[in-house]
Amino acid sequence: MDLRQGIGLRKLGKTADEFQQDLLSNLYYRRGTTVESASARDAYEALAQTVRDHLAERRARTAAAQFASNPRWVYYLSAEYLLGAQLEQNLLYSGTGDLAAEAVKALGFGLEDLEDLDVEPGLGNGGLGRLAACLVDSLATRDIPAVGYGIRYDLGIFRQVITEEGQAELPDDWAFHGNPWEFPAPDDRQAVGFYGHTEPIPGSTTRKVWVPGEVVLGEPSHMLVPGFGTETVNIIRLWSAKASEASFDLSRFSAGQYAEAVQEAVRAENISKVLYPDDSTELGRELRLKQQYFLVSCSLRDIVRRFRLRNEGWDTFADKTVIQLNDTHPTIAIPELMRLLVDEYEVEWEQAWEITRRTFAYTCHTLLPEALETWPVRMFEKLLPRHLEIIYLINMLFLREVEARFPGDHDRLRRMSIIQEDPERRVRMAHLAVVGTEAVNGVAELHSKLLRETVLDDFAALWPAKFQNVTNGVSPRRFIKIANPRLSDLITEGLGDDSWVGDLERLAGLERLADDASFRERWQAIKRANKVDLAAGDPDSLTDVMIKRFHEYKRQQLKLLHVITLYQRIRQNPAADWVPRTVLFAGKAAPAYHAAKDIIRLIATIAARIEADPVVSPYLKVVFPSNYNVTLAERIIPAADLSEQISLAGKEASGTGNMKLALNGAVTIGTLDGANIEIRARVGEDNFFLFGLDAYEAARARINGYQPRHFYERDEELRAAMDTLTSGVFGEVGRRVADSLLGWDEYLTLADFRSYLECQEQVEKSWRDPARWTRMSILNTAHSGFFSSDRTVADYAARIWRVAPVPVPRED
Ligand code: F58
Repeated sequence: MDLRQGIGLRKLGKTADEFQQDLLSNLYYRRGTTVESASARDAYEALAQTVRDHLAERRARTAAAQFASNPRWVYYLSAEYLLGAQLEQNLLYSGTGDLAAEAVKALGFGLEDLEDLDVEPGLGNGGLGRLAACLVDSLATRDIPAVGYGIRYDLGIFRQVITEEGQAELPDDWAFHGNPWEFPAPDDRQAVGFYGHTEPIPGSTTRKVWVPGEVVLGEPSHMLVPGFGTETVNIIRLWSAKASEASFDLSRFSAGQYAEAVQEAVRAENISKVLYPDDSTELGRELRLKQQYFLVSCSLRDIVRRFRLRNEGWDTFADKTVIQLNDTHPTIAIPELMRLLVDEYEVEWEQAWEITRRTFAYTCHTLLPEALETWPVRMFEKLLPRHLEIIYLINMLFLREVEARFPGDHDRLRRMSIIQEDPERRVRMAHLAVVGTEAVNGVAELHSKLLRETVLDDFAALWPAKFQNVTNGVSPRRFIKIANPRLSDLITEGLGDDSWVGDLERLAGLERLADDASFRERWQAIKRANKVDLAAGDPDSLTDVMIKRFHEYKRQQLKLLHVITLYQRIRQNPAADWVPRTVLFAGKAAPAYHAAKDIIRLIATIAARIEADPVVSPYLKVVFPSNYNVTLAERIIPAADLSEQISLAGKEASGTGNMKLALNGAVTIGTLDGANIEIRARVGEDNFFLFGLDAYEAARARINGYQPRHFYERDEELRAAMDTLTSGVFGEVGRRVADSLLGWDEYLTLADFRSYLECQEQVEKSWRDPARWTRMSILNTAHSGFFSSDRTVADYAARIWRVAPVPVPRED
């Protein structure tokens, strides 16, 4: 008997009755409970399992079709995935939403109650982690055989609490109640070495034996990643660190030394204990490097195992494998693949290097020089001694290549070396990533251009063809279809069908409806209803949102200076015809980033002051919902009128929140930074509020000795706002923020202040004309089709990965 057909694939319930039966059987046999005594959690778990089973059946067919075609697989290596809640998405992608609603009703529950129990795995910090989630969604939607690899952190990004003291952080034990969406796969466990020493192999100059001093196990579990409107179900594989049996010291335990007995095991399992919340502190840095190598080592062995299921030898490895490095965090994969090939599989260095270079591609997500990862050589030497030797050899051969092209240019060699010498010896991960890959890409046009012209200019001069752009995108399913059902229904009605969800450029068909008054009224009514749901402020006020990580370059402080100025204007002239605004901030600051936390605290202080002021509060409200995450984003974005994208030009690599907001009909006020430029080019200059210096003007201002005081002295309103901060009425924190702006103002906040304020006046002028505003809003949605992550993935597939779809046959 063909076993595969044997398992098959048990027919899953397609009618309401059958679905209900499946749900009940999960309730009885997996939860071990009954209808009478089922709690909401029992119902939620049983439902999740039932939905998961539907996807698992498709997964089985996907794996069969993909392995049979022996394609070039895309492996996405990312230290972070911000997946968002799973239930609603999986209901949509499996087409079981209506069946589920009916079935749980019979158990006495509403689907919404159960959705509240669906915790989002917060395995990422911000845009980079969420991009990974959007890309795996679109990979499956595009039928591309792919696996996403990551770390299953026990504790995700911290839970943020906002008090009068600002931000406090609590641990996020996201899987406390278990995670019904994952399948453990203990058989695919891998052993990962750390520390130790290397030994020469007689007769070989390149091969070495690495004798690790510590071995930790990596245990995978996978989550299903269904495609939308297709049969494909890919997976992401997340690794958990497990101590080996040998690390439990039974003799110590028997002697009553309980803590000592488990010490080694605890140390091993700490590797996947917690996601690093983007800290600049040296403390615990070694653990982060350990995490990176842990992810890389487990994933590469798994990739090799999968390659060998269908292929022999190494000649075709790069034809069958492409590994995308999501920023430099997994870059040790380059020396690790070299180590596997050369030391373990005895491939010659030159061939191994050729394979490695052809296998990897690297995406860079930053322009801030301080965000380019480097590791102290001594840390590497201790933790990964063999990898350091391999990096030295890669570097020596690379520098020879540079020397041959630019003879005698020692300064260039020093700049380009993978090893930084001064002030201390460090490994430059971005250089390693550029040297060891076939393609390097930035995440928006401007970003890719600035990478070529600034941070990676020497490399672009050497290998111009290697540098590419792939503009980011977002999942239309999660960020409009699921997040904004009212607007989605109206769009479907307006366009005649819902094919836009899988083909977002079709939104362009809305353009003609922007001039239809009754369509505009319905559009506006939906925005209002979404604001009522969000309940952040008066639904008739201009809902002005700034939602993103807190960072000085993003300039939440500029928004705050606007708020202070509005406050002062209203106080001076309370009888004037003010446009009521609700200013919503949300986002987390890295726990050790004190300047960013000061800004959060200052927002909280100013919000309270305005709230308490009867003159100002009818027109101005500042809200700060705590713990911004994907779930909260899905509630805020549909309710936004104005999208704040006000980073200093040349600093934000792309932004993706800007795309989500435009897609949902928020109009952007923004600088010429990141993907804002591309959004403006598409939605049209008239439907975008532009202000501020451009990237070149900003760079020049710095070179020419920018003086924030100069702006302070020449702008009365700016001076009034700054003086209020300095006066201490908003506490010490106000003083600190003002001091930093007046003293240095790294991100030219004061230089852009006047331009920003004038632009906000244009915003208000447009807002006073609802027909005009709504037209702008519709046109933003209509021209956001390009920003689908389905397009992003198609770009990667065509230009970087050179892979084609492998469709999965339907169930017969
Ligand atoms: C973000 N980077 C960029 N990094 O800032 C944003 O412009 C871009 O749209 C997005 O990537 C996707 O390309 C980002 O989110 C991080 O979160 C790092 C995680 C590791 C620690 C340092 C921050």
